[in-house]
Amino acid sequence: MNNGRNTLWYRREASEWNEALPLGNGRLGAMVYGGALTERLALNEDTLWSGYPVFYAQKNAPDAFREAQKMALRGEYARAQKLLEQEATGLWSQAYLPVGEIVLSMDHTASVTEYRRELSLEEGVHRVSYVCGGVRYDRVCFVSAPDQVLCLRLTADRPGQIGFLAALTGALRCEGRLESDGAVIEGNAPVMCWKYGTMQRGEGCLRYGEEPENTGMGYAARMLLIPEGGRMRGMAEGLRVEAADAVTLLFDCRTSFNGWQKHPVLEGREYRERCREEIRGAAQRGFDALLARHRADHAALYQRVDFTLFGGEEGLLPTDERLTRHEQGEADPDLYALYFHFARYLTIAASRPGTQPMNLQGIWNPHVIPPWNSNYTVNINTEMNYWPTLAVQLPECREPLLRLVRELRESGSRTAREYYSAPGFVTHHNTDLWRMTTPVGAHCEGTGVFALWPMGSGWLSRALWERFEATGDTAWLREEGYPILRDAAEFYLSLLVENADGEWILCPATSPENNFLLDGKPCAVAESTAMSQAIIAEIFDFTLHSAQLCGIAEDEVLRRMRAVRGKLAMPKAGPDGALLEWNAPFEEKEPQHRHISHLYALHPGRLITPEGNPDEARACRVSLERRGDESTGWAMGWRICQWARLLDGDHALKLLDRQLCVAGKSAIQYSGGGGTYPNLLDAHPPFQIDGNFGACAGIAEMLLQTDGEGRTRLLPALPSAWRKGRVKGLVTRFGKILDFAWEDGQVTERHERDGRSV
Ligand code: FUC
Repeated sequence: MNNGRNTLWYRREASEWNEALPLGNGRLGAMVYGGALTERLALNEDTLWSGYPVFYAQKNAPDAFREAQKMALRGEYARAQKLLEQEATGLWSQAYLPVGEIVLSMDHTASVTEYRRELSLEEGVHRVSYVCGGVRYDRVCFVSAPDQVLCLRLTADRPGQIGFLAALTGALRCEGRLESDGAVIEGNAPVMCWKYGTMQRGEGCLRYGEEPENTGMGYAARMLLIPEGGRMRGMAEGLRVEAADAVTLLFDCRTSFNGWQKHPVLEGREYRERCREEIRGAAQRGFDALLARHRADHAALYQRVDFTLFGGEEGLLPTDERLTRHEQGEADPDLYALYFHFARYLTIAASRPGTQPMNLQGIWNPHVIPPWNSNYTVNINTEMNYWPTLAVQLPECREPLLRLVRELRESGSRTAREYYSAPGFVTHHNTDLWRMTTPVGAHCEGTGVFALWPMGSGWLSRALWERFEATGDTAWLREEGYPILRDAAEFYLSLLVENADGEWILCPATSPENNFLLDGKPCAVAESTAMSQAIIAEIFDFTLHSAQLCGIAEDEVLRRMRAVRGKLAMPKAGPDGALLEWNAPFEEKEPQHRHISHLYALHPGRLITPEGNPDEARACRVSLERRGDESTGWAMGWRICQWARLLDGDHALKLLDRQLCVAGKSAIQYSGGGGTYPNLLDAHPPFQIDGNFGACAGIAEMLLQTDGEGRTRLLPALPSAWRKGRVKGLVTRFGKILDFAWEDGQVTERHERDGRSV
């Protein structure tokens, strides 16, 4: 089973969270530390969020927008920004919260030898093995999608050797109790509260409600122990197992979440019985059947793709040692493949039909006050989480993303109406479990640089068109895709104005999350931005094209969209040869800024291609060079994709190498410090999962692209160092599945088949 591209393994147990290994079934998440004397599992459930549905109304917002538009057209950018921050920003998003931990304190205390822990990406199984006091102990752990439980089994090679104290503790305020064979915690999540004028990570914002209406999510978590042989008894600290031959531990958590519009207490769903029943059902099945069902389910998704880079032996070394050696410049081509496969694994573990989409931490967050609330940040991060999914043949894992867009269409139509007096729907840069769509910022100065960005709906809706392209499913497009694309487009259409050159622009606009200097002071609001224009141009294209494909009768909205599309201001080069980020060549506050928002048209957009628009593509290259390679985790992932689209595989690899550097422990860093933790998870820093997916998508783009004419292009950005390799199951933009191999830059084998139509 063990090979270098499908297994993470270590000779040491995890000493902290960034060394622990992730398991999940899309809903339940666990980080496994694998300690010989103390096992620790950090636990999550994907609907355990703070708060309940709210709408942050701002009655002056539509007037402020029109006023700010006039100001921006007159070049009064700072005034426009101030007005909008004051009159058109709401409060912050709610947060994704941890359930708690299971800790097993072993009875054996002798020194440990032959220790090994591993995560098999092929099986979705974590294993620990060691010898202690002459006994070999083994553990197997997985989180099952078919049976909806976490399962941990402890065995030893001699009877009667397993003894430990097991405790289930909650991370939030909750009540715990022991039952004869397990432990239960129950509670209600807090609500994150702020006042206008307070910044997001301000103090004292967690509040546990008193009355049902201000109380948050109800949840119940259960741990069941099934010893074979030996004894079990409850103690004040937990459940003690003594002298057992083997033990199976089951865990589940359920919440009262009943949909984004429903109050989780007043209209909550039953969760205590559901949790008990799921555990009971799994216990009846028994360990062997649980494992077999889990492995079959996981393999059906994981085995669709393979990717091998030949020429290294390092697979036999532990993963953390490989990372260190790689950083020191030792060639380990298989490490790239491992990193690629790990992202596929993470998608399978964190995003399944019916679950929540992956948030900033996927489904793995241990913090009660998490970085950026562990929310959905949709000015890059949530989209990036799903960049590789189609290319690596996991279309069903995108269902949560497509559902998110559907739900945002509903919640965002109110924001379009109440903040802009506009039709259609809008999402700003953050959303959460409650599908918040209003801008954050809480009236604070300077927040406009991220808050004043009504482009989330446009970018997210791109996922619909991508699904259509990959499947060619016109019936789906007519029923599901087109109405949402059209609503996203109509919102922008209603707001566009003409600039002094007679081009149509969204005004005012920002470019996430960069400021320019205006009289020496940072300013975010401009007349227009390259990113907004590119998003709008594409959404118009998708809508118009869909209408045509679906035989939708021409109407006033479509007619106007078509007329305006031809006159939209489009991204272009500035005087210094770089792509203009804003309407004018302002001086950037931070030329090496992590975001490369203005290059949206190159990637993920497809408006700029090297063959179709060589001038703009050259300008993108200049911009990328000026931004530099050193950045945060996700920002390097995005750069990999951009360099691949510019067909520069060596530069893409340079960034991938940089991203694979070991990240130290550090607080939030905004301009550098990105890399990879020993568990291969991405460091923003801190841990943020998007970089894993950005890099994986970048690798896919290096190996396979569709050119501007719609032709499949193999190895478009192959780094010269990747001399020999083999790929199985990569999917083109138009849904063809390809297997191919190469040597010294030449394709030696190629097979193509039609894709699946999920
Ligand atoms: C945006 C980014 C940050 C971080 C945060 C979650 O604000 O600019 O780098 O990724 O989202």
